[in-house]
Order: sequence, then structure tokens, then C-alpha cells
Amino acid sequence: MHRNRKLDLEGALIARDRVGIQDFVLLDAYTSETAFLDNLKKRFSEDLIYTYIGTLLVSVNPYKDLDIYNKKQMEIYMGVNFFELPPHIYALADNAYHTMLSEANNHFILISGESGAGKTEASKKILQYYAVSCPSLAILDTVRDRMLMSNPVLEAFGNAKTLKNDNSSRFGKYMDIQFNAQGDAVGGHILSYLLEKSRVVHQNHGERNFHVFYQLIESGEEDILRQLGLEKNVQHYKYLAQGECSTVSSINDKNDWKTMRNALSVVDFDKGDIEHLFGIIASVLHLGNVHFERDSKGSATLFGHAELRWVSKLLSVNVQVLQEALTYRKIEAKTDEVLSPFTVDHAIYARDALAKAIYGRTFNWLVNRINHSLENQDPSRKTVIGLLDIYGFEVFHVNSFEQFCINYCNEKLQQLFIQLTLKAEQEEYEAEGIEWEPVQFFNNKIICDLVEEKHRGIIAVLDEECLRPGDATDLTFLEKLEEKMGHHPHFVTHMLADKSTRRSLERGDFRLLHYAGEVTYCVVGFIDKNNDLLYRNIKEVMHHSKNSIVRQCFPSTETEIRRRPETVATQFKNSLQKLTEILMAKEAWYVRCLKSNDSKKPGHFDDVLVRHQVKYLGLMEHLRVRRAGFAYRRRYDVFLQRYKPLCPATWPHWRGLAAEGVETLVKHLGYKHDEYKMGRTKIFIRHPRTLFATEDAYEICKHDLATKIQAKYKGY
Ligand code: AOV
Ligand code: MG
Repeated sequence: MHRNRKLDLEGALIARDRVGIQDFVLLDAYTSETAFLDNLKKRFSEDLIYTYIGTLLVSVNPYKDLDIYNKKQMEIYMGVNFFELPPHIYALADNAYHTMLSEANNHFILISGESGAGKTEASKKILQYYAVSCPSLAILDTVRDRMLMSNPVLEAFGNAKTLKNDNSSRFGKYMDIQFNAQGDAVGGHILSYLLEKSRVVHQNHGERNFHVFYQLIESGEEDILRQLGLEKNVQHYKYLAQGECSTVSSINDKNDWKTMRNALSVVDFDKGDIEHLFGIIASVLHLGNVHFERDSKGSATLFGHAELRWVSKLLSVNVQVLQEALTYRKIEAKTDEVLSPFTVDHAIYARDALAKAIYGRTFNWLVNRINHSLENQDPSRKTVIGLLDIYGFEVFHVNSFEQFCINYCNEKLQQLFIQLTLKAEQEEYEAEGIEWEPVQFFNNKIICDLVEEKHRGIIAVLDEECLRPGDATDLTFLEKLEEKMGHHPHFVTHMLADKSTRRSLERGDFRLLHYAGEVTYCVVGFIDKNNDLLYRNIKEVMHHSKNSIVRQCFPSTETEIRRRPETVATQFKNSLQKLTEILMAKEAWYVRCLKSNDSKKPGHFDDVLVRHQVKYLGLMEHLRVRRAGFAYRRRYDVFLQRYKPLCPATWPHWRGLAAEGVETLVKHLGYKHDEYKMGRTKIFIRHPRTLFATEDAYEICKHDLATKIQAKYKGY
């Protein structure tokens, strides 16, 4: 790999005075939250959105385009040590990459922060960095393009405008980038987590459905729209018009459509796939316009036959059978089957369930299909870097089952962060034979347990209600929660609250005190959403579709197996458990994204909002851990290689063991006995100022050396 060891220390030193300190570990008043925030703000006002805490990267969303993401910048960061250049997401990506190569192990980058903090943007920047900076074999270019292009496809289908973020991820994504021993990116694999598919049929005011619908209607070519039976009018479609905000100033549906279309061909979708895919999108829109009215017997009769015909045409299913499946339920009696008519509410429920199922399953199909196109091209694959970009913590005016899942997921990631930072630190000291004083963290395990504990957690109670035959409702679920949770310090409802809190809670609410703040959840819909039932005859109809994607999405096995599927929350819980295991087996890097303000205003720094995030993300504690032990550690060979010009005994070559060379070097530099410790493979330096002084000395020495060399060659 091309290594450009361009040092910009002078720049960094100037920056230290003018625009704050680029690594919080070097902050003198390191225990003060105010000093921490001042430093962030100072840097933010100079468009320096990145700051380190050791090797953790803090990023503050600038809400404006900065000229720091280009090929030239990427080249500057390639192969350079962390503290040699101003902090950057590229530096973190590059260090993870080089560590992976030199240590031949697996890594992951955990990108966290609340909704709109900049996680998805950060993950895209990292991917772009690898695409540009990794060495390449011609045949691998395809894989690389596909990896990059998987983003516009998945964003079109999986992102939407919410009140928090115009491009909010409505699914969780973990992507492995696979490298061979030479460091070529040779393949990729994506795992997706619980798509918020309720959005397909319902959006809150000020929000949109998934981008792809608007892209298709606004920008789909005329002949495509004609083939799909669609009108070029978003307002015509019930599933698109509810949020009353079909156009968004920051979103260009036309351009995004073009990008997405192009991306589909890059990820190797053929004409047939694309036709079937758009057929599905259109069928969902038509389905939304099918409605029902009550007949004299109180049963549902279907209106919108034209729409239903389009659905049946696009999904290639028999129209009568489809109509029957939307208005009748098949009940199996002992010897034969009986059709029982739906009420209007039931029919609407069945229609929406079908729309959600088609879309949700197509999304999973899309991920599998992309994975197929990203399959590793080089059998000598060695290592991976995983990128985790999941939906951020979110609190709306009304929070439902979806927010419950999303916030639980963030709770789990915070737990993982706590475990890994403590664990990694402790293990490293142990492995290196160094003593240290542990720092206390707020441990959010209590909240994770409250949600997920076997038999006792909220998910277990919800499942129990979902599986209970008879009269289970959202309210009985709430009552069970009240019974089981009692006076848990992180759980409260109207009934359990004291007088002052009670006023802010409705009877149908429960409130959780999350690590990131309190959220009030409205229980309406919890049971249905967790059950996620789809009537069996609807599944059968879909299984006989001639649209190949739909057929794959509704396999016959599903209707054959009579076992009740796992509930949504339990599936999600299990998938997060698996994710945790995947991540625990790898070396972690962290990007903590902070939201600068709530109104997406460029360059505006809201002190209260940022302070709150600094608090709940545990950044101060992380800093304390870093400082309580040893702020810096370097492998002996790396340390010696860099600083050997500072000591006549080690310059230009040290012939003995690197550890001995380092010992000689630091003694020569006057390190006091308690300022450093010699581990088995690394030197540990307690205070950053020691390293900084060494760095300053190195800078001067480098300058002197350069002058000497210049003088020497002047005569030639
Ligand atoms: P998120 O992924 O953290 O939210 P995004 O990455 O989508 O947030 O960022 C939200 C918006 O902030 C983007 O669309 C950009 O307009 C802006 N933004 C973020 N990072 C940068 C950056 N580095 N430079 C310039 N603008 C930026 V969510 O998916 O809702 O949890 O669920
Ligand atoms: Mg996102």
C-alpha cells in the first residue's frame, strides 16, 4: 500500500492553541465536562468536527458539506499514525485496516449515536475510504463497486424521512468487508436487522414512506409507470399521502432514482429482477388503494377492483383467489375448510399485513441478492472489518413498538461498548502484566435485563400475552407489565407513578428510563405488531405467484409447517444476541456520533443537546478510564522506530531487543520512574503530556535533522 508519511505536526500544534485539543486525553482539565464541551465547541466552530479520546473518534454532525472527504485527503491519511494528523474518520478507518493487516485478525467499527447524529454518513465515508485506498486487482474492482453501490439500493428501500432525520435508517445494518492477505477488498456480506415495515402502511404527520416509492412515482420513466399502472401523482396513493410531506428540500428523488437504477445494475440485477422488483413496489401502492365497505350482513366487500386487478397482474396471482383471501378467512374444520367473512376492520388488517409482508420480505430478498453479488472472489480470504450502522436512539411525541425495538437495540450496543471498553482495558493490562485502578461506569445492564430477561423481561411478558389464547389485548399486556415489573427503578406507568409523574402519563403508556433518557411508549399495537400475523390463505396465494421474487419470499414450507413462528421481538432479541457474539469475537473501534442541534441547522452547536449526549454516551467515563490507567501505549518496535533519533544510543540503529532500546531511549529522555511502565510487548505511558513532550522533542529533532541534511547537501 502506498504510504504517505507526510507529517503535519506543526499544523496540529498550531491547531492545539487555536482550535482546541485534538485528543481529549491531552486535555488538562480532563475531569470537567465543561472543559470537554468547550473543546468540542471550539473545534466545531472551526469546522473541526472530529476529536479523539485516545483511539475513539468523536464526531459532531456539521449539517453542511465539508471539504474534507476527497481523494487527496484520503491519500494524506493512508498509512499514517493516529496523532500525526488532525483527527479524521479516514484515520480511524486506516488504522483499523493496518492493524488488521499486520496482526491478521478481525475488526469492527461500531458507529453509534442518536437518530440524525451522522452514523450512516460515517459508515459511507469509511466504505469509500476502503474502496479508494485499498490496493486493487482489476477483477476486484467489480466487488468494490458493488459494495459501494449496495448503499444507494438499500437506502432507497430501507431509509425514509422521519421527524428526526430526512434520511433515517429504518433497518439495522452490519456489513463485513472481507480482505485477502494482501489487503485487497475481495468480498462483502451484509446482515440486516428488523426493518420498520409498519411504515409501508402508515406514516406520522411530517414523515414519509420509504424513499423508493417517491423515487418511482416522481422519476420513473413514463413507459415504466404505464406498465405498472401508476399515476405520476404521489397524493393519489393512500400509503404515500398520510404524512403530507411528499417532497423534502434536502432530498432529490429524481437524482436518487437515477443513482439507484444505476446501482441496481452494478449489483448485478438483470432486467427480469428489476421488472419484478418494481412490480412489487407498484403492487404495494395499488394494494393501499384497495378499500372495503360494510355490506348488509356486516361483512367486508371490496371496493377498488381496478386496483386489485393491478395487484394481481403485477404479482401474477389469480384475482379471485386474492380477493377471497382479502375478504375471507379460511378456518380449518376437522375434515374440510370453512370460509368465514371478514369485517371491514379485519379486511383492512389483512390488506395492510399483506403489504407489509410483501415489502418486508422483498427487502430481505434484496439483501440476500446483494450478498450474492458481493460474494468473495478470492478464496484466500483472511480477515474482515465489520461496519455497524444501526438506527439510532429516538424519541417522538408518540412512541410505539418500533421505537421500543430501536431503543432496546441501542441499549444493547451501549452495553457492548461498556463491556468491551472495560474488558479490553482490563485484559490488556492483565496480558501485559500492568497493575491499574478500575473506573466505575453507569452500567445499563439493568435496563437490558428489564427488556430481555428470560421469563421476566418486557419481551417475555409481551410474548406471553401474544401466545395466550383468548382475550389478550394491549391493555392486559400493560397490566401484566405492572404486575411483573412492580417498582423497577427504570420502569413506570400511570398506575405506578407518584403524583407528580402521573400527570404526564396516560393509562395506556409505560415509560422506560433508558440510558439515553426517558421514553414513554404507547402500548397500542404492541400485541399485533409483535405477532405479525399473516393469514395462511394469503401466504398460499403469494406462494403461487409467478413473480419470482414473491414466490421466493413466500416458500411453501411456511404454510406447511404448523408451528407458530417466533414473535418479532423475540426474533429481534435473538438476532441482536448473535450480533453481539459476532462483534465480541473481533477487535473494536468506535465512532461516537453527536447531533449538534435538533433543527438540522448548519454549523449550529446546541450546548444542552450536546452535553446530554456526552453524558449518556459515557464519554467522560471513557476518558477517565483512558486517563486512570495509561493514556498511551505503543508496541516497542513502533515506539522505537519513531523516536530513535532522540537518543544517540538508538540512532540511527538499535541492534538489540526493541524493549531494551525503548528503555534506553526513555531513560535518556528523562522519563521518571512512575511515568511509564514496561509491559510484555508495549510501553505504557501514564500521562499524555509525557508523550506530547516526546512528540515536541521529536518535532524539533526532525527539523534540526532536516536542516543538517540540507546544509550537508548544499555544496553539491
Ligand atoms: P444517522 O444515520 O445517525 O441517523 P445520518 O448519517 O443519516 O444520521 O445523518 C443525518 C444527516 O446529517 C445527513 O443526511 C447529512 O445531511 C448530515 N450529516 C451527517 N454527517 C455529516 C457529515 N460528516 N458531513 C456533513 N453532513 C453530515 V438514523 O439513521 O435516523 O439513526 O436512524
Ligand atoms: Mg442512519
